Parts: sequence; structure tokens; C-alpha cells
Amino acid sequence: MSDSLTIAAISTPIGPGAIGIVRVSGPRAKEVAEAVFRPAKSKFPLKSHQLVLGHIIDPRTGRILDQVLCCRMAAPATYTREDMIEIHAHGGPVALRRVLEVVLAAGAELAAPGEFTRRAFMAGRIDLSQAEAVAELIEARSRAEAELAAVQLAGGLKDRVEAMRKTLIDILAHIEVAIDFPEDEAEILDGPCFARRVEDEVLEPVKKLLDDYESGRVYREGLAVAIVGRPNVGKSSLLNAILKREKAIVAPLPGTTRDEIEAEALICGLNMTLIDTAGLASVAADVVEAEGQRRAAVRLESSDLALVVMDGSMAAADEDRRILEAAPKGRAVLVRNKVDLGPGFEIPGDMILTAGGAPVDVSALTGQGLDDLRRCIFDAVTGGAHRSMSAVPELVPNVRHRRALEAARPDLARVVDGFRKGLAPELLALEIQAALERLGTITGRTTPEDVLDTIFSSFCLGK
Ligand SMILES: Nc1nc2c(ncn2[C@@H]2O[C@H](COP(=O)(O)OP(=O)(O)O)[C@@H](O)[C@H]2O)c(=O)[nH]1
Ligand SMILES: [Mg+2]
Repeated sequence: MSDSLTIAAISTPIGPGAIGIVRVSGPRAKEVAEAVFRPAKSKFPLKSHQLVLGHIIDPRTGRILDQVLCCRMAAPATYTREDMIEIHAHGGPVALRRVLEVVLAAGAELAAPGEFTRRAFMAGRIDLSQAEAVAELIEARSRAEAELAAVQLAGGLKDRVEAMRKTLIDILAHIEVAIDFPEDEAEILDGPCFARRVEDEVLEPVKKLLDDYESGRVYREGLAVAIVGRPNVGKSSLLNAILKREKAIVAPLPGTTRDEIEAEALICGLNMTLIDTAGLASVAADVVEAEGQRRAAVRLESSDLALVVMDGSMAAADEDRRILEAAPKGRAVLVRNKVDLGPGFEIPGDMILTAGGAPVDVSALTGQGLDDLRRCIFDAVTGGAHRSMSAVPELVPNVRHRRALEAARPDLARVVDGFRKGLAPELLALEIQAALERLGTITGRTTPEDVLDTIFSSFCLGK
């Protein structure tokens, strides 16, 4: 990527909308604006950071393409720290594309996905964790995800990681002095004191972030909830009832659901993927049903939570018990469906024990008990830890950050240990440098180019 190129893209979603924005960034931004924009009253050069009314024209024909508001933003007070232009046009997809075309003809190049944000990162305006937060905020499916992304965008994670790095760099400086003045080493390097500093200021915050990852993971990653059970117990009906729409086909015949059916749902503010599966039975009618059952069994094991559905109008069968036992330990909720048909059969005590709790009584038909079920799902995936969304950790690292934190942890433990045991300063320095390197991948200081490519290429165009 050459920074001397001026890039342009449509930065709003493609589709009819009141407003659509074409964004331009780079050294030729001003020139591009002067080529395609005709202000109604103002004169060039346009004042920085002000919206100006006018028309976009095709300079080759003089034809008017749209009436727009144009904003010139002079470097460095911009997103990318380069000169930028925003053209606020009408949001029709064809109209916007025509605006983009004349902008490109005037000397801009089409931006790659995420290129504006990548330039903001390269210019040091945001760090890598903030760049990731831009994508996460845009793609947030729940309020919790949006909140976490907003904190990260504001520099929450960056500040913590930078504070850790600062401590390590400071200690490294002391070590270097000790290496230069070996006769004063004992005085410069107070081992126990530095060990405590690394523990309190780096290792503890790393552990805290890893804990928050574990407990907060459910708020940022979609969880897979499998709906399993014997044929005809009402799994598909339950999926539809939770979604409040007819997603899966429901029929009185067993073996109706053969393929897995997935749907996204917000349950108590958490984003989840519900997976309706083929009924599990000891015999399958044909090869398709058999394959459906094989997949259901795999799902049962790999899901974050299994809703084991039983038909409350019948006594529990051995098959119900086998399905429950196949569910991951501590990650199953027993659901007794069809309670509208009567008080329901008792669930045997050993099954309640296996499930780790009493069944939730519901009726997919009438909607009875569904709120209890939602609450139960929420409690099960959060381990009952967060009674309310206000208890969500303020900051939750993503998988990439977690990997870096995990990797830094043994280095840091060795530094602490080394200070206590009076390890040679040269060796301590090596360990600290390794930890700095790993922590630096979170903020992007030491992130390899190919990882950066992967992160930014997952952005949408115009971001
Ligand atoms: N009375 C009653 N019938 C239900 C309930 N849930 C499902 N059914 C019926 O049970 C049959 C099987 O339902 P379905 O959702 O296809 O079961 P699946 O095979 O487990 O997916 C259908 O005839 C549904 O109408 C319920 O809560 N109450
Ligand atoms: Mg079904």
C-alpha cells in the first residue's frame, strides 16, 4: 500500500437511503473535490471541516449528477490523518456509484476493504485494538457487543496494554543500566521489588483480562445452542416459538426435520445461534434421516448449550435418557414441552441429577414457560454469574488478544521468578523483550504484516 495514492469508496451501505457518503482520503483529495464539486455559493478552497452545499458534476460532460453537501477535512485532523473529502449525496445505489465514478476519474483509486481504517492505524491515530473495535461496533448484533466495542474503540484495551508495556520498558531501562555498571548491579536491581512490580502492574492485569475473556466471552461471541431430543417432541415448534416466526417446518410426523436449521436470536440481550436438529432415535427411516441424526449427535457435543427437549405428555423413554447423557456435562437444559396437554409425566430423579437441575416446563404451542426458558438459557451460558447485563465486564478481549495474553503469561512468570532468584540481567532482559513483543501484537506495534492484512481485509468496503 502506497500512502501517496488517494483512495475513494462508498462508505454507506448499498441500497436506497436518504443519504449516502463517498469518502476520499489522500494527498489529491482537495484536487478531486475541485474537479467534481461546484459549490452553490462558497469558493475554493473550501474551508476545512465545514459542510458546503453544491452539485457534483461530471467534468467530462458538465452534467449535474446530484445535489450534495461536501465536506473538506484538512490533514492532520482527520480519520486517516490525510486530507479527506466526504460527499454527502443521495443514497440511491446507482446515483452514488455515478458520484464514485467521477471521483475515480478525477484521480482517486478505489479503496481496498478496511483501507481508511488501516491508514488511520498506520498513521498512529488508532491502535490495532481500536481498529478491530471499529469493525466490531459496526457488526454488533446485541447491545452488549456494541457496548464492549465502544469501550475498546475509546482505547480501553490500548490504555491497559500500554500501561503494562510502560512498566516493562521502565524495568528494562534499569536492567540495561545494571548491565553497563555490573559493580552497582545489586543496588540498581532490587530483585524482590521489581518482581512485585511485574506481578502487580503486568501479570495481575493480564490475568484479569484473561478472566474477563472467560466470563465475558458469551457477550461478544455468538453462542451455539442446539435443540435436541427424540422425534416429534416439539423441537422445531420450540425454535419457532422462541423466534416468534415459522422458521422450521412443524408436522405431526416424526422425521420432519432432516437438515439442521440455524437461526440467530437475542436471548436476554445475548446473541445466540439456535440450531434445530433432526430427532435422535435408535432407528432412522432412511439414509437422509440417518445422516441428519449423525449431524445432530455431533451438534450435541460441540454446542455451547443443549436444550434437551422431552414430550411432557409421555413418560420419559430410555432414548431421552441417552440423549441427555450424551450432552456435554453442565451444559444441558432439560425442557419438558407440551405442558398444555396436561400436568405432564414426572421426570425420573436420575435424569434431573444428570441435567443438574429441574426441567423447564414449556408449551411451544401456547408460549407458556418461554420466558423462564430464556432466563434459564441466559443463566446456563453465563454460569449464573451475571445476574444482570450491568455486571458484564467493562472490557473483554477478543480471541486474538487472548492468544497474545496467554503467550505473554509464561514469559512474565519467568521474569518474576528470575528477579526473585537473581537471574543474570541479560537473561531477564530477554524474557522482558519477549513479553513486550507478545503484548505489542495486541496494539499492533509488533503485529506481523500478514495478520494485519487478514484483520483489515475482513472489513467492508469504505470503512
Ligand atoms: N399440544 C402441543 N403440541 C405440540 C407442542 N409442540 C409441538 N407440538 C406438536 O408436536 C408435533 C411435532 O412437532 P415438531 O415441532 O415438528 O417436533 P420435532 O420433530 O421435535 O421437531 C407437531 O404436530 C406439533 O404441532 C406443544 O407445546 N403442545
Ligand atoms: Mg423438527
